[in-house]
Amino acid sequence: EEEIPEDHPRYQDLLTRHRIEAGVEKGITHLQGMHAEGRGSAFDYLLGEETIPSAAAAERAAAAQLLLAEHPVLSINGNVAALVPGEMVDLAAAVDADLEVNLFNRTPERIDAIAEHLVEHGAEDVKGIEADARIPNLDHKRAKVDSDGIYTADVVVVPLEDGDRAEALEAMGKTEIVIDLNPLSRSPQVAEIPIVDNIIRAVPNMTEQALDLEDETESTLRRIVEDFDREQALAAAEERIRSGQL
Ligand code: PTJ
Repeated sequence: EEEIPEDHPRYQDLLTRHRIEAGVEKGITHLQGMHAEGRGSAFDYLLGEETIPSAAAAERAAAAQLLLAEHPVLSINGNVAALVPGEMVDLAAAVDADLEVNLFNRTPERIDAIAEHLVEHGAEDVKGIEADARIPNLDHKRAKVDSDGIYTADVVVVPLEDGDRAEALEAMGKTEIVIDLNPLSRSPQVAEIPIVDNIIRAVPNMTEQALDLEDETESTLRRIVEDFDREQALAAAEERIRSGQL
């Protein structure tokens, strides 16, 4: 990471790409994670590589929703672990959520490497290793979750999620917060709170908002969640991408 000069105009994008490569080398990130990163990077370029106002509103609503939750869980895959391990640990602490490793391309080696990586970044407990429950109506490997984690969670943060799993979690009645740079992707389309922003900006913003909101009353938090308009947020992101005005 020290090789990239900080004044490079695309510093963050290069840093992100480098983290994904390092993640692949460390056995954390799947090779497909590099393609996912390439897609995300293209959308981020079109968004102007900044948190647009509708995404900032989504991040505040997400923080409120997480503070209201009985049992919130943050889902971690190979890209998330490579890009924002410490930031996910900080968010979990700010909203009292569990961290659960949940992989599209599940292998025991990668589960262990990711859990260890999160512990190196300050996590105390990582779920998803036991995987003693199944998400209904999803193929075997992708359905594996912990019975005291995602299976019984009321609110789940699913960043860079596969559309089938996002739909299956929705069918289970979970309140989903999805972070995805592509507003047309199925996962943000099914989420109660779609956050169209780069995960490297979204997660620290959510933590900052959670710390700002932590002393608010339940009714204030509920109002913030209710005032968030998911259709409008998705439309605003799509409009920004199509406008080409950077
Ligand atoms: O680690 P695994 O095995 O669970 O696999 C994880 C990946 C991401 C490889 C897997 O879930 C996958 O293939 O996902 P997709 O279908 O490529 O979807 C990833 C979505 O995340 C795409 O819509 C990208 O635009 C988006 N994305 C990529 N990088 C970022 C992002 N969104 C926010 N921030 C990013 N940095």
